[in-house]
Amino acid sequence: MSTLKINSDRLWDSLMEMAKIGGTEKGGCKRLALTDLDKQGRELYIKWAEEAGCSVKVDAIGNIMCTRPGEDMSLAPVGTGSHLDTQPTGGKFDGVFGVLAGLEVVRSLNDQNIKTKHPVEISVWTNEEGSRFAPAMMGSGVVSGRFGLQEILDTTDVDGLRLGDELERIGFAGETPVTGRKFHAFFETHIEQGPYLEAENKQIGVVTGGQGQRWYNATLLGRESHAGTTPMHLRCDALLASTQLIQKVEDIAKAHAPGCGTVGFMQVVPNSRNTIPGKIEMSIDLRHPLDEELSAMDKALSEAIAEIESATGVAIQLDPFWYYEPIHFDENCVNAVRKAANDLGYSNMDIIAGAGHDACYVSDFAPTSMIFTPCLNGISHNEIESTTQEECEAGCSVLLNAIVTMAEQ
Ligand code: HGY
Ligand code: MN
Ligand code: MN
Ligand code: MN
Repeated sequence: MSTLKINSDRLWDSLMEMAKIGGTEKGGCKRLALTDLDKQGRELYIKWAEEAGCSVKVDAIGNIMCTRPGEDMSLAPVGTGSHLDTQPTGGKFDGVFGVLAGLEVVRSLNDQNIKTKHPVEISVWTNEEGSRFAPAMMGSGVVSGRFGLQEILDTTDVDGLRLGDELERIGFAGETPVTGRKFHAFFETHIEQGPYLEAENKQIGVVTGGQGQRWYNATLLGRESHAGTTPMHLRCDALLASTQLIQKVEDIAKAHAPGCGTVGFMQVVPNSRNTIPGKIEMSIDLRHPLDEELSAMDKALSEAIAEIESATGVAIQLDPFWYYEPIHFDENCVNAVRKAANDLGYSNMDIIAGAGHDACYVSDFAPTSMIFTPCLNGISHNEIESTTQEECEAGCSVLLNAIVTMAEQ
């Protein structure tokens, strides 16, 4: 039974220090992937990791690997980590908690002079959020082989800036190959970003898997014309058609509970108050814990689009550009998380991740699980995202003990 402790004040101080980089007035964080603020956060993290005795490497997609040596360096490391990039109106904890919990594990192992058989390696994965450059989870996706390196380097943001150029610009186009990464086991610590742990009054979520998701771009083509001279019955209004599509996304998700459907991004062309919109670019994000349900939602979406086209005369082009099936984590790793939570006396429950996480892609090539902690009112991807030092301490303590257990096996 392992009940090692972490230094909770040090973890909290590191979280608050990192939160100053890209800190917003409302108390959140805006550190979009591969911006100067992301660079600053990465550099601070590397400084702390080197001070904690880690060797640091950067791979060709900008993933950072911080390795604490083990007694047998020929063994695959026990891994942990998450991401430093945030949403535009992100919080202080999404992703950051996971990378700083990993650092606190290394610092605590150092304090207690604990030598692990396997090395311990913290990963800071590039562009987990998929907000500036889509899709999400790019760094872990390239390493797991879900995405090709070149296709990801060639993605562009809304301003046409190329990811590969941004990586060079901030100095994180690394030498280490993206292929061949191995982990003996991998654990990601993360706030739940949903309401269930708080509702059930549990301190730890033992994450057994993650729901699947499908991302689409939809382009709606109507006809620009004058707001004052075009009679209502002669219009071909792309924005009006998009309202019907948004409603259908909502209806489809509710018809396939507990699925989720979201339209979060929209560009209106020409976006002029006295011209009827001729073109809409919008995102659609569908998610479900069951793959057959996710497929049924996908089918319902195509049927809804055909109905809207014939009712409005607006042409709708749907581009499904990202999909992954529901993920099931490794039983041994899930048990290690549950055992650590029980040994430490933390109340816990099994849970499926509603959000996408790098651990979902790491599970393609390594035994993986996640550790969730509650966040206030389940709110995330919002500057008011909040959790407590005690909740972070619980999650990080479970991580430390799960890692030590696996690092000795
Ligand atoms: O979209 C997600 O679930 C994650 O926050 N990237
Ligand atoms: Mn995250
Ligand atoms: Mn997120
Ligand atoms: Mn995520």
